[in-house]
Amino acid sequence: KPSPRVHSYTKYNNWDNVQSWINSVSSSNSDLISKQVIGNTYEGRPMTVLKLGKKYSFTKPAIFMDCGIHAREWISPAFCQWFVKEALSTYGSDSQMTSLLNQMDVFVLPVFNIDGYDYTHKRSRMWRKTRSRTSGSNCIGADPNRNFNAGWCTTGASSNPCSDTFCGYRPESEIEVKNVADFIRRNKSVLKAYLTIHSYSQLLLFPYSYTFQLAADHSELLKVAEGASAALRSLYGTRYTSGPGATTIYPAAGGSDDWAYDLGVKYSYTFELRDTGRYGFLLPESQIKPTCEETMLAVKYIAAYVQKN
Ligand code: ING
Ligand code: ZN
Repeated sequence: KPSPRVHSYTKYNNWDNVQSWINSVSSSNSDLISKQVIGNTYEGRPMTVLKLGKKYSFTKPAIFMDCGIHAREWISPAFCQWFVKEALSTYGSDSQMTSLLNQMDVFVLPVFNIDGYDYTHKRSRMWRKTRSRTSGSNCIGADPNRNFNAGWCTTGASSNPCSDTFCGYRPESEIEVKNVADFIRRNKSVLKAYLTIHSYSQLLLFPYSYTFQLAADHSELLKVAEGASAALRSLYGTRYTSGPGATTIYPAAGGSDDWAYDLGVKYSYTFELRDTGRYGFLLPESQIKPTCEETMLAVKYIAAYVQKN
């Protein structure tokens, strides 16, 4: 497939365009980016993680960020693309980005649930889950954010394969979840933060969602989330609420942030980007730029904190 001469960061790109962009952005910035395939999706598409950071002969501490766990949350993959663009274009001029990428690596998975994302472009805009099939039901897919091994399927999840919050037949039954969990386990010793981007509701969530118990690091996680929300708000006045998932949005087991936190990745956050429901998942393309610009400030705030701690 031909790659577009210029990639648009202010449109919702379909998977073919994101895939071409992954290839072109990594081959034309080889001093700051490398890519690695962490496995294939259920339908056989390659899951590529971009590693951003100045290259050294030693291993650097790192942040992992994924977008597009849920297929219909289109602003999320748009943010991962924006983040990569900003990292590359401001390295060397923005002192914070330069220092971040000198001292740390940022792993970016631009689209987690590629099969579902492709399905929302071609067939059904409001699809949420993966596209896996299993004998015993005609219903398709599991919720990847209920399929991690964190209080799996105990609350806010369904064991009915036809539900939008189906937890899967077992933890990590979804190959996309298994691929990401394996990658995080393999890189556990270097990972300082896990960020996962969803929409919508304007929330900055942290563990736990599978229990009402407070995380051991609750006060620090809250303090960092409130700092990040204030940074975000400083640009256009967009208001975010911070707190543990269970009390801030709803109790839900099997989420990726809870799993990463229990594995030992302390700074584990779920972003719920714009808006608060006017457009919901159908956020107009005119809001991609302001949403990504303000979200950059929050992500950079967390990154700067993690870098010095
Ligand atoms: N919200 C998340 C969901 O998966 C969430 C909320 C975060 C649940 C963290 C569990 C853990 O339901 C959206 N919009 O997907
Ligand atoms: Zn989501």
